[in-house]
Amino acid sequence: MDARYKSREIERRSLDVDGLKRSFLEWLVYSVGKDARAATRRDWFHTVALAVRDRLVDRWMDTTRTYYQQDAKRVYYLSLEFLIGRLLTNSLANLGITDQCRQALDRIGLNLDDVVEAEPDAALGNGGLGRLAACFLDSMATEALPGYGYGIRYEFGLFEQRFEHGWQVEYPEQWLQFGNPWEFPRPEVLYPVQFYGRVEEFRDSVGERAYRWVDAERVLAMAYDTPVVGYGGDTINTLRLWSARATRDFNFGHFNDGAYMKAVEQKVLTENLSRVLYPNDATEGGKELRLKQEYFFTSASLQDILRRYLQHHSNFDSLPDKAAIQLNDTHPAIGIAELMRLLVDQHGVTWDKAWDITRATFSYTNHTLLPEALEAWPVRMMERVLPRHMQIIYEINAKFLNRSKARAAGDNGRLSRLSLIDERGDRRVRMGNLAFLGSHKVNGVSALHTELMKQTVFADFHAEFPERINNKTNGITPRRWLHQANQPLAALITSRIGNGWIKDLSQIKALAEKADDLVFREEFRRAKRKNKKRLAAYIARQTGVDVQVDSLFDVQVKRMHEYKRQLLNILQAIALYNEMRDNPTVSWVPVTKIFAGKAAPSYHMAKLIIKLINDVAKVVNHDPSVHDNLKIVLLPNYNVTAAEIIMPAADLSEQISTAGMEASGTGNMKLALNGALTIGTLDGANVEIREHVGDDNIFIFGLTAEEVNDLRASGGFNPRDVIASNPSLKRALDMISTGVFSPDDPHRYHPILQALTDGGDHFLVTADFSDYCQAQQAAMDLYRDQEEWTRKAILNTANMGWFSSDRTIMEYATEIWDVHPVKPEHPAETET
Ligand code: Z16
Repeated sequence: MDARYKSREIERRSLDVDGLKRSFLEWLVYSVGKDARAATRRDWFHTVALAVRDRLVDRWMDTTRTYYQQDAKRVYYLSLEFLIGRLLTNSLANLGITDQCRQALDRIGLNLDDVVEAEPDAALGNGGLGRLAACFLDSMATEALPGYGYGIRYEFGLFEQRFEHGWQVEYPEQWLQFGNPWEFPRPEVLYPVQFYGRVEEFRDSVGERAYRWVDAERVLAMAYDTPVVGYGGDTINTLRLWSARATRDFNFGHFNDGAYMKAVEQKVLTENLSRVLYPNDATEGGKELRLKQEYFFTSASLQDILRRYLQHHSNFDSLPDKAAIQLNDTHPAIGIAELMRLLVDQHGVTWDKAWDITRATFSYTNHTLLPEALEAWPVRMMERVLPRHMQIIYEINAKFLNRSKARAAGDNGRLSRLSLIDERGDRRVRMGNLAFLGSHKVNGVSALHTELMKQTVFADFHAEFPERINNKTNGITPRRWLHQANQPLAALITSRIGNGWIKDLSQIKALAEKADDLVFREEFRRAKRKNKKRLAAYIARQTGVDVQVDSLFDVQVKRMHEYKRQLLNILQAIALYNEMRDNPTVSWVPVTKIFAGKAAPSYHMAKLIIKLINDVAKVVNHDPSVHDNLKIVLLPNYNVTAAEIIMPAADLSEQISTAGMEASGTGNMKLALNGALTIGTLDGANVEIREHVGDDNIFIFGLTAEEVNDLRASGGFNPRDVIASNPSLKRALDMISTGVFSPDDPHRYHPILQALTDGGDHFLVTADFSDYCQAQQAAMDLYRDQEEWTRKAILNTANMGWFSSDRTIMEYATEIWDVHPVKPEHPAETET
């Protein structure tokens, strides 16, 4: 072997500073194709990423090989969204080579932090659901669970948000523009996926009735693999994302003149399938392309799962012992009909056996109770796009309704609610019902949400299958959200309790006894202040607004949604603004209100709320009479990268949804873990956060889910009365309606005012306003006492251990999947 080539082979694996440095210089020249003088920051990012990637490939293959050799039971997490963010910091930290890499770059005259900044943020998700999937990948790899993520390699991730004259404007997010060093294209891993066509009935070899799907259009799904590095770098799992390719007919077909251009056009149209992520969080557009995306990635994933299974097995009897498939919401629920089709039509399994196998293999997570988010595809569309699946769904439905207890009791109302088909109006397939029926376990994402599932959307199914619903309260990965994002606090924690918390967050509990330690408090405050300085600089760069580092950083970062009630927050800000102007001699606690979040492009009310926040911010921030005691900022383009700067710097965490409407929330967990105190309603996981951090260390306000329910049931709420009896609320609303914040267009906010009054205030903003203001006052009062505040902040961090996604994922593993850790076997290092 050529001596030079051989030395490169060694360096690919070397983890010391010298080896890394030599490796960087090699990669820059021979793979990026630049010399050090000409290299841009982006070139260096690609160089470093490729060199780091080298250092995980061996262990990645060891992991995959071990799963194969042991024929381990795998879990497949099917998700239309994976909100990954950047990977460089994550890979370095999980491999444990951050310091070596920093020093190696130092020696070349480069700064690691600058290189990190050149990486695009992989935003293949909308919000909580997508980020949860990414946290779960991290936890599965860290816990050595044989877990695969399956999804779509969208060419365009979630749009880039900018503000123009205070309005949200969307731009395409072109994360792949300069190539993606983390992914491995697998042009040989290719599966056909069909659409449209019709179903033909025929007699099989033994004379039984059988069906085939013919005259369909065909698309190919091509795999791209991204390694998922667990903490410590021992287990490296795989995220497999599918990209649409036109069939090979295109490459090998010969076309005469006109037909050639038509064929190229057709190829482009076909490949649009994986072009763009739908930008809706918890609402469904009902678009045909979306249904096709769902089926496309689900079918490809199932074909891949069956291929892997058949490497060791010759029939499907033990599929449920070797594969657990988790449906992340109903988006991949068509997989239930698809697995039935593959087993019955393609592999000749009998219906009843196929159904038992399917149910034992699938499980389903529900993420919302909002009716507008529950998928229901028009039967007519489903018949056209997936004709065989529609038949299979009818068959499942007929067999189920025939056997159900409701039929026995002659209860037709219940029977029609249990049906997979909503027969009211244009007929639709209820994907939630399909997912429920085709799964052995169905879970909610917080204790409250799971209870409400039993009482509302799935009440009838719960009566029919009382063992099926279970709770798995969400979690977050402490690696990204504390170890990597908050290095000042992470270092402080490690200095006191060691670094065991990174892999076992329950250990962080040991900090609780430091809450009374004045020295520790001082250092805790210093870490928070450092993070606040970093955020203040980011705010100045992004918005031009200067904020006081020592003000109370009051943070609400999440998708813009009426139920999340950003409106409640901005109304309280207006009321506080008025109080400050009325009482200029009072010594106010300086407050910085920080908002960030995207609105779905077609969600007009959410976009109007964005404009309102920007309009209020402009007036408040330029008013000298508040003496800089109040600043309001709305940061543009909230994403994972921005969250990593914001979460560590927050003092107060706004979790103020209308009770019963936020399934769990996960930003609430990130903020509390980073030492923010929560101001929140008893909604989603806030309920459990209160139980863990203690009632004295959280500001709870507002109606409970039960009270909300009763209030709506009694119909006894007139927002106008509430407004009339609360002068500060009335004044704030009057200012909005008279154009104080929109002199150029005084009627701009009419739709908001309308919704809060004649509209009946569906989200109970006015009903909770006064209680919310009191809780805000309590927070400001406490903030004056920095020692007490810090004590409570420390207790928040110390008591959040249970909210690690490692805990969540181990609950899924033992109670739903029955999968177990598998330690990768590393062959002896080859002698060189
Ligand atoms: C989503 O992000 C969520 C629910 C949903 O139906 C669709 C999307 Cl894209 C969110 C919930 O709103 C949130 O409460 C929860 O924490 C998160 O999913 C993860 O479970």
